[in-house]
Amino acid sequence: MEMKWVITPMPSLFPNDKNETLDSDGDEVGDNGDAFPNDASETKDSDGDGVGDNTDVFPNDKNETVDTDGDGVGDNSDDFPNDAAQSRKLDDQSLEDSGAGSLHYILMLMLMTLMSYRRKA
Ligand SMILES: [Ca+2]
Ligand SMILES: [Ca+2]
Ligand SMILES: [Ca+2]
Ligand SMILES: [Ca+2]
Repeated sequence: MEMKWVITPMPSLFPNDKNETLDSDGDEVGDNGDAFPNDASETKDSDGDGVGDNTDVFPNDKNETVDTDGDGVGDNSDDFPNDAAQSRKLDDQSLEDSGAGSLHYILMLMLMTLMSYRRKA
């Protein structure tokens, strides 16, 4: 009896796409086009921040991925990430750090003093 080896090539999962043969996570997006080949819940990362579009609350902003309080301001730029009513501090920290904040404060005080003098006169 003659032994005959028949080598059948692995059937491609993507017979109509020559760029794809495997889909490791089975989400129907081939490994080559899948930004997360081992995560069935993610296939794309539009902003390239490493968080898939489905999980990324800001899929087009690479600086933000979550908004804990849901006020539309991402946690990284939200001064109050757990308070939906506030997202920005009233004082600008960068101004204060450079000393311009205190100068601004002194000017305001002078202006107010001037105004109160005018009222008395
Ligand atoms: Ca896939
Ligand atoms: Ca992303
Ligand atoms: Ca993002
Ligand atoms: Ca927020």
